Amino acid sequence: MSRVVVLDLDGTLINTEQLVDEIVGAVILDLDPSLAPSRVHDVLEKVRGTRPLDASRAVARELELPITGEALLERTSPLLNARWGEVRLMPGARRLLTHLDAHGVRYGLATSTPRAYLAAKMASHGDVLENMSCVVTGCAVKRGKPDPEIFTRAREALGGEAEACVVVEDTPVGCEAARRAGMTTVAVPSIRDREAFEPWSDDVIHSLYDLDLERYGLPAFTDRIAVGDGSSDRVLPVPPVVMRGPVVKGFGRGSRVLGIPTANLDVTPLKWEVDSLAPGIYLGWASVRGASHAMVMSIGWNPYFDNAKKTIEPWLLHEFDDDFYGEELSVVVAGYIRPEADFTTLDALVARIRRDADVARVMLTCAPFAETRALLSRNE
Ligand code: ADP
Ligand code: RBF
Ligand code: MG
Repeated sequence: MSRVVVLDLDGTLINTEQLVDEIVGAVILDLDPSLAPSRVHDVLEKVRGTRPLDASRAVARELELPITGEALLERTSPLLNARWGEVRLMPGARRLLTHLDAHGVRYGLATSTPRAYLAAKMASHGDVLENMSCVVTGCAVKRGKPDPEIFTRAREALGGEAEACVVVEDTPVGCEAARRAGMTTVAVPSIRDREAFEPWSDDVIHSLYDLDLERYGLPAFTDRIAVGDGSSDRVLPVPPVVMRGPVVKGFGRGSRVLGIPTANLDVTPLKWEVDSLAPGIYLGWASVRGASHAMVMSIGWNPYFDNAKKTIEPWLLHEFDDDFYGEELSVVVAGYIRPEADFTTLDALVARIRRDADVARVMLTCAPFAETRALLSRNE
């Protein structure tokens, strides 16, 4: 059976969710300033993955807005259309598409986005659409996701059986639609409630970096590099990302007592850099006080502590005599080690982080990770 892949667009291949939340959220709060922003956010998360008009109607109803869904959409869509040019590919999206192309795997799009928005949304990434064997939009179906119709249409266009289709989706409604169409469904959640995906998904992964295509009968990625120390650990080279800034105070949980001090960087001015990487644990190099050192870092919410705000936490694999808060730190992120994990004990978390450091020490001596150190040289 030759497998085909059906992809969702927003939140799966392109990063539109923050922009939508920001713009639509502002319009809603303008209409009803008495609403709690957190409630607006929750309602917007619930309708993610549905067609814009379906979403607007549901939001207007649920939040009892003083206007109809149609009128809400009339206000938000010009604001969004003016901003789609900012939209970027999700981390790992380019790698996935290039891999499918190289192996001749056919793939198509099943997106709730109306046809009329597609060109503007994909203006900077036109080649992505060109290589799709089919593009089914929300306009082509009577009922949008969570109805299975859109996936059934994509299957008809691609040819073959539902069992041969592997769907990648970021929302619960999208996964529901794909599952009801009888397809293998892989969730890459763009919302934090991972449990909402479980009834509808074969697997719930953390990001496209963790997609294990072989599990679904597709050709495996071959770009992860084995640590080769008897473990089965592998590191994924990523396009190197440089981040610079003064070291800021973290949560002060006494990581130093654990022997794992992390020199946090402020996420706000580094939003662009942070969005180019999936949340997870990385290796690379860090430079402070004129010298560079091997480094492991976590980018994300630290599930063990369930932080509300994303953090960037580099642990420099070097002994310092004193703190360097406020001093300029540069890091280059070069390889993805693993997703952020939750642990039942603090000891297990610490053991895992120490293992990450061992992985980094080994891998940073060889290509392609060793040479990324040069990207920091301007600072030394
Ligand atoms: P915080 O919660 O404020 O980040 P930590 O316990 O994580 O506190 O300690 C971090 C601080 O420790 C860093 O900001 C830095 O000044 C200092 N530090 C000392 N050695 C290191 C190291 N090897 N890697 C990272 N930070 C270090
Ligand atoms: N926190 C988590 O909750 N889960 C993780 O998997 C995790 N991995 C980490 C890996 C590295 C290399 C580093 C430096 C930190 C990691 N953390 C993780 C963050 C850790 O919880 C944080 O530094 C705390 O503040 C430690 O007290
Ligand atoms: Mg810290």
